[in-house]
Amino acid sequence: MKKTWFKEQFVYQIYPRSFKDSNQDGIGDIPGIIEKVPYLKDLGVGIVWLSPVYQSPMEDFGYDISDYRNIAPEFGTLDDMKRLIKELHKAKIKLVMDLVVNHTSSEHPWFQKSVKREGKYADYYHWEDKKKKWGSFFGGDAWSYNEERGQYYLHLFAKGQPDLNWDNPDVREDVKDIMRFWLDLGVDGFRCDVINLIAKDNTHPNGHWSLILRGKKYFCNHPNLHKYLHELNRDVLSKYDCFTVGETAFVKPKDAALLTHPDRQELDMVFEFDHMAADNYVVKWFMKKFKPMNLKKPLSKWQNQLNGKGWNTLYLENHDQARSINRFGSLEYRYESATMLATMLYFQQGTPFIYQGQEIGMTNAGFEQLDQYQDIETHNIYRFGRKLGFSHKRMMKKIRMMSRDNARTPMQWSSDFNAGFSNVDPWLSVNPNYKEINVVEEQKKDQSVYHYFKRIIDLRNKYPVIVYGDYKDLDFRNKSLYSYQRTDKTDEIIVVCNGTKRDIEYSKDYSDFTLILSNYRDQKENILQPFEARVYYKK
Ligand code: ISL
Ligand code: CA
Repeated sequence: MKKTWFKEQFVYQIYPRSFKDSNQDGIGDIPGIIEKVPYLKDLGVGIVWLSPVYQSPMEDFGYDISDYRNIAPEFGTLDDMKRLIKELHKAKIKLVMDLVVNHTSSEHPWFQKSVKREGKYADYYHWEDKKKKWGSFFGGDAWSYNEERGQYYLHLFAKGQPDLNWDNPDVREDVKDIMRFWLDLGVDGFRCDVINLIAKDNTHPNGHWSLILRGKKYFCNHPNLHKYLHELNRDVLSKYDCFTVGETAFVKPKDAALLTHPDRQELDMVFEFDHMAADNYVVKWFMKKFKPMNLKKPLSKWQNQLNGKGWNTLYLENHDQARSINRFGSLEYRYESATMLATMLYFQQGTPFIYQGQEIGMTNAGFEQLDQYQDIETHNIYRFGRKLGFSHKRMMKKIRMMSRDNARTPMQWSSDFNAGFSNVDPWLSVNPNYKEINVVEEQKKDQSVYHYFKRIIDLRNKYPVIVYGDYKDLDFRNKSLYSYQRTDKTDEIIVVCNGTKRDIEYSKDYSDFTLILSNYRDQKENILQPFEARVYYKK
């Protein structure tokens, strides 16, 4: 695999609304991020991915864009953005923007004109006389009626997020211009939102009945996807030193190889979702009990099947997922399980991603009342679930565990008022545990999630075998343990993780290796302690 900077650096995802409020209106903003550049520098990350800050009615908190070339006033100005790019670059940190071009906001002028069938815009979206049978990612129907045009339009997400018609070459030219605009401002790449949905079967056949995503085969991984991505690469991306990561739900390793093999010039890496189903039946609202094997199997599958054929990402959290300690670890063993999960994940092959707060072991807020949640998906799913006959109690349980707002509570900087995020009440309440879990506290302790993350970042920078080496499972059938080996021509790394809260027997002898990392100060003979993780190294 070709060596490049975007394979070697840690990416840190910022959800701007919840990172740092600089002007005391309760909403995080760009000047707030600028204040925290030294924090990012000190942590050791090389790239920042910024969730959308563009002009937007904020129905889906920025994933519904009404102007791609301007910044939402609550986040700041275009000048703030230029300053952020400059400050990050001074700190040797690259910046990746979120590119949300499967859909726009219904308030975008393109949609407004399309509704009026104005000139070339008439055909910018998907329109049909009859309502088509496709399901929305947020529950319910994906086709809604527009009174003014007298037709149905497609929205795979909220009603306020109409899908663009990528078969229209003018749409593609407009997207390319937006990309050039940001790359010319100095941005270093894009995280491409739901990119494997952009190409559709434009005859819009009705989908067979299904509880989840009816009609999926007509809008997910359509063959034209590769054509359109290659076109963006050829005309825009290849002309800059930048990278792209595609968000791609429902892809298999062989799809990912098509999307990310360098020779094909489409994307540089993808976010796959298989391991996000470790505690559910593909759709997160259909929950099942988590078992360590449910994480090991998909992670190992991707390591084995993509090596040498494409490039993957390593993530457990983002702004759409509940916190990983709650899902795959244990609140009783917060430090141990957070650090074990990090060890399990970040010594694999792929570009590593940290979601804000993950590096200090933040946990779910688990709000009890529906009106404490702000997320449109949460409210849509609640309504949809009740319509399907689920009780209020049952729906609230799902929401407490899986709502996206679990990951969107304000970043916990200190034990000060509102966790040091803002002096006023924030747009979404702070997690009440901020007095114990916050950056200041984590930096003070000598054994903390924060210091452990820093250590992993240093190790990945030091040993290329962690980035590029081959992967091999060890002891794959063991249900409690996740162990693997990484090798290149000169070096060898062994990772051993106890995925449970019990002591487990373990008698492998790695005495000819050096123990370069562990989340326990003392190792016991023939035993792995709860959530114990070890990394061995040999030249
Ligand atoms: O959040 C999800 C599951 O609860 C996913 O289905 C999610 O909607 C999907 O991964 C797409 O996510 C992206 O596009 C959405 C936006 O709401 C998400 O925040 C974004 O990450 C629409 O733009
Ligand atoms: Ca603010």
